[in-house]
Amino acid sequence: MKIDKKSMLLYVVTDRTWLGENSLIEQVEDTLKAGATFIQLREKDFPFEDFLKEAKEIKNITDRYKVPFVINDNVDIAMKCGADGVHVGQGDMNAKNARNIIGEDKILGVSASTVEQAKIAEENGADYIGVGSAFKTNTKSDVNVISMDTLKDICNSVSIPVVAIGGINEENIFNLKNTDIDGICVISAIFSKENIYDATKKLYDLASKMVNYEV
Ligand code: TZP
Ligand code: MG
Repeated sequence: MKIDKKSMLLYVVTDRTWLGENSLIEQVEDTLKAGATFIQLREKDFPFEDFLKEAKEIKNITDRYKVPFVINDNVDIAMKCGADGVHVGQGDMNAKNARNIIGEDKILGVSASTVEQAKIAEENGADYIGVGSAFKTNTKSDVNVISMDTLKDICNSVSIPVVAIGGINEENIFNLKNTDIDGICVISAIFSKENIYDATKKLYDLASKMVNYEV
């Protein structure tokens, strides 16, 4: 499936670490109201049935907002909940296998941190690449920070959209300006905030000014 690079503008990945009074479902809807352009459900150590129920609920909401919805890492959940696709990391299911299972019509996102990984992901059928870590992050432990030059090289070496991830926030977003990325992917810059709607809206406005295309 070919995806519009504009859907990468503000790519939101869920995280229940900072869950407060509102449910994750309500938080996701807040991000959609504020302009999130893509949603990835990322659950670690969550029971299968709970994960599937949550995924189906989020799929209903993302459909209402006409925003693509993918599942991190779990092809089975992705297919069972009717998600738009799946996102796999380098240590997860091989991209080619994932593509074979989900078929041509679903979205396949792949993480990469080098030009070689990005090119292979594209060859294996990725529809977009998530590249990081762009900056230092406390959200994921096993990541290396890549240079802005590498990020730019990756953007120039593939023809599919590229979204940057890792430690991106309203203070550092403009450091990404000349890299040719199609958007930003964030977790803590949204979900660690008291007001998720406001945090999303601010990032949406900044991302619109940072990318090199008309939003
Ligand atoms: N992959 C690379 S960095 C990262 C992931 C999932 C964490 C991103 O989270 P944050 O809070 O936006 O740094
Ligand atoms: Mg993964």
